[in-house]
Amino acid sequence: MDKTLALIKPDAVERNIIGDIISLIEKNGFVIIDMKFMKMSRSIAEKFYDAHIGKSFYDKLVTYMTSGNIIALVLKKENAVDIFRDLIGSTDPEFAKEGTIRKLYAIDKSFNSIHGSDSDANAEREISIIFDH
Ligand code: IDP
Ligand code: MG
Repeated sequence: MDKTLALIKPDAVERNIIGDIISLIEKNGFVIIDMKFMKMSRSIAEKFYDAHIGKSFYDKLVTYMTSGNIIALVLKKENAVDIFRDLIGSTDPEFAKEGTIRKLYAIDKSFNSIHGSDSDANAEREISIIFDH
């Protein structure tokens, strides 16, 4: 598959860095094929993050992701999932490589500004949860 799902998370929307992040995404050759400004409901967030149910950070994660507006983007590029994961960097910005979105913008491991699907199957699943396709 040549698509992935990106979410610009509430901490980034609140800090007025949407444009900076989208600019980096475009400069790295991703084409935005769908985009939505939204607030996640609790039920959508719980469905989206069901792989993390039971983990220590799960409740904090759902509370954070439903705390404010987000931007969802469907991105198209050859090998989109892997290349986008490289662009966003490690979950914890302390360990993210220079030039990655999380190194540049994330506050910490919890409030890390951006989501990217981690497999083609999850990209398909996440796109269908957020968008109707
Ligand atoms: P990923 O976003 O890099 O794929 P996941 O392990 O799938 O990382 O975790 C989903 C999200 O949950 C992270 O992006 C981050 O917001 C939050 N998270 C992950 N691990 C921790 C943690 O150890 N403490 C607090 N929040 C975490
Ligand atoms: Mg993940």
